[in-house]
Amino acid sequence: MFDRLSEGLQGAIKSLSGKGRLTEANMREGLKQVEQSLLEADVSYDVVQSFMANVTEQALGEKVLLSLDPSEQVIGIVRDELVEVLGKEDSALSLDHDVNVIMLCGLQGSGKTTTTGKLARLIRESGGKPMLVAADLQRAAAVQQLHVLGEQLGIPVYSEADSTDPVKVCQNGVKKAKENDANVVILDTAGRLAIDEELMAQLVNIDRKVQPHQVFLVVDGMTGQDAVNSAKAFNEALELDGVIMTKLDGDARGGALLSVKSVTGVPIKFIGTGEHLDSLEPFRPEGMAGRILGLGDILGLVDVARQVVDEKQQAELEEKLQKGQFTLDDFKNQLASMAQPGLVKRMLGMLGGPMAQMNQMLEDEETEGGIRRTVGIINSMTLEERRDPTVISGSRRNRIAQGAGVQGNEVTQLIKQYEQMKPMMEGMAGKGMRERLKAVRDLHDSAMTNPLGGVQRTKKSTGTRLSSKDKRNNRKEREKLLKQARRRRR
Ligand SMILES: Nc1nc2c(ncn2[C@@H]2O[C@H](COP(=O)(O)OP(=O)(O)O)[C@@H](O)[C@H]2O)c(=O)[nH]1
Ligand SMILES: [Mg+2]
Repeated sequence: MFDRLSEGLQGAIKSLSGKGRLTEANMREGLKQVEQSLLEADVSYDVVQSFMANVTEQALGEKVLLSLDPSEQVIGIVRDELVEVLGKEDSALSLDHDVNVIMLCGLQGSGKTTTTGKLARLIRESGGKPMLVAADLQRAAAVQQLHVLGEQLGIPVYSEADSTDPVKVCQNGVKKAKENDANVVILDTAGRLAIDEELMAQLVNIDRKVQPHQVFLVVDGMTGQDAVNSAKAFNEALELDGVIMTKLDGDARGGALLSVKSVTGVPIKFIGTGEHLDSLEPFRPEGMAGRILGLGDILGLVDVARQVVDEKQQAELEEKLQKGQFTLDDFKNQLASMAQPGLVKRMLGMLGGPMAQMNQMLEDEETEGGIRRTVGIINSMTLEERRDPTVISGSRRNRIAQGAGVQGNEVTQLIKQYEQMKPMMEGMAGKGMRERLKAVRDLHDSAMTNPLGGVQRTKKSTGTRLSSKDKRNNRKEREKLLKQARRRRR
């Protein structure tokens, strides 16, 4: 669905990634591509203009989440604006009358009759009792087409042979609803090839005399701005309650879908995604925006970052990293923020690839326990020690170990680990959360799986010193792990 548009938007966003800090100049360049993609998708010009104004204002504004890459942030902003343009989710049918009358109208071939069947099916699935009325007396085969659908679905269809008055057919049909034990009546009305006065007059007449509770316009999503124009005209004549956009499974470019709400103010209620009777979906703007951007993993990351990450803390950390002041306390905060139940798992899952494999490890109780242990050790240090662990002498080390309930060498190893990490973290000033998370995680992992550098593994005393061969092997192993960790980070 909307492949070209998706490709265009993704390309625009890709051009922004890997740029480190975004400047106004390169941001504008990327946003220009976003604009181009929207125009190529046949989104209405005015909609594109206001879309771009809003996105640009936010992207260049001060609302920058330090925890995200700038390009990731732009994706978030573009997504939000797509949702805004698509409108609020609004697919409730509010069937609260004894007999609810829904009128479908639209141009010929837009998919009214098919949608009548699809909608009836959805209504029945959610417990309603639908009935169909064949009010298209324009085309000879139209009545028959609806009967075929009704039979397929096992849903009653009301029609009148030889009638020439659609208003009468609709009125009689609604009267028959109770007899048919139905509480929803769907009127399948006639269409013309283009909007004409006679068609509108007929529909207005039905609207006035039958007084449907809801009037939906069925539009063909493949017709681009024509769909939007017909929606405008129908809305002026009929006060539409909603739009059902069909044929989005084909090579619709997306322009109609992205324009219709903004141009007409009428919400999209359902979308048709195939010829089959089960291909009607309630319209979900958020899901659709994600589908169009096709960057589910990054969008998930953006959402988590917005929810969970303490922006203030991130800003402070950023400043410290830039000044080369990454302390044990900061290390602890990073670890502690990752120890929130489920957080790391969610993030790693979304990042995919090798990071996702770590999910497994996180299920291991030991890992979270490990983080808690590390945090416990740092908590047992004085402020001075946390800022500058070189002051930690043998006796201080024992005091800390006792306070945290760990062995003295675990304290030493933690400090070593921190010292390895400090330059790496500081080297990441300005980088996104993704890289930073990876680095913390990798270091913690390599420490854990490494018998010499491990914080979690207490070295068991065997009573003998390691042979020099063992030591060499251990060192090799450690270097290998560190190299792997670094490679993963790249
Ligand atoms: N691919 C696709 N075809 C559709 C969809 N909705 C309707 N159609 C097709 O569009 C054509 C016209 O549909 P119809 O319901 O007869 O339109 P009407 O003249 O407005 O009643 C038929 O061939 C339908 O199968 C859809 O969502 N996707
Ligand atoms: Mg029809």
